[in-house]
Amino acid sequence: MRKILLIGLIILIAASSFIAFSLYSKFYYNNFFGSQYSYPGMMGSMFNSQYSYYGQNVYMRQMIPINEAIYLMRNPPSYAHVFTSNDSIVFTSHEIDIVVLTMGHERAINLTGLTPPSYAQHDVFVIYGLINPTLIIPSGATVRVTVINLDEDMYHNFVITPLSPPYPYNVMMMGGGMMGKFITMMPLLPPANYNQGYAYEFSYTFTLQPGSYWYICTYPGHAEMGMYGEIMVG
Ligand SMILES: [Cu+2]
Repeated sequence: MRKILLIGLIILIAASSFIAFSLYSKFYYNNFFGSQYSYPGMMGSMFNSQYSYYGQNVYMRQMIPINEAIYLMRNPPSYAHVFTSNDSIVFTSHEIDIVVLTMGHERAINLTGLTPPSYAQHDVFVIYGLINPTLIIPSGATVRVTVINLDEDMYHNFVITPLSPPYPYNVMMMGGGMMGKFITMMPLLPPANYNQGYAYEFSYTFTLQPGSYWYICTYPGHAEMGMYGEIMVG
């Protein structure tokens, strides 16, 4: 009897480690190999498609004119109430579109006319005219985020985590285990092509439970240098 229990236990451990390894591999594939989609030969099959990515509903992965991206940033929807005074945006809708631009410090200052928060020492997010704003979202709202990389020489993404700053150099390795660290995931977007006037864009939807979250860029060093902002859901 004791022998059967022991065999059962061994099988259970083997099965659970297999499952854990599968999840771990999937995670790594998505984050490190998923960012290599930008090779020109893959564009035909990978762009403009709707598919599931890391359990999210991904709308599209395509290129957008840089002018159009800036237009979207400067024209927030009516339910997005932008407060420059405390660097926050209050969203009053249950169907929310958020356009997120990523870029270097100087470009953000030039585009917004604002000074980045003191903690933001390097690359930043620009959302509806603000730099790394606090996003205030009603609970249960469906949010579609469209991330557009306007940086001319750097990769960026927009990922949501319950973990608060400060962040280590390699955020992918922070906090020990893999589970529960990231609520959303997306590939790193390649730099924009300013000669042709196009930037890379990636969209996905998410819904958050009430609480406090942070959006960060997972490129090594970026969150550490202040490429993050807060999301409050209530
Ligand atoms: Cu970045």
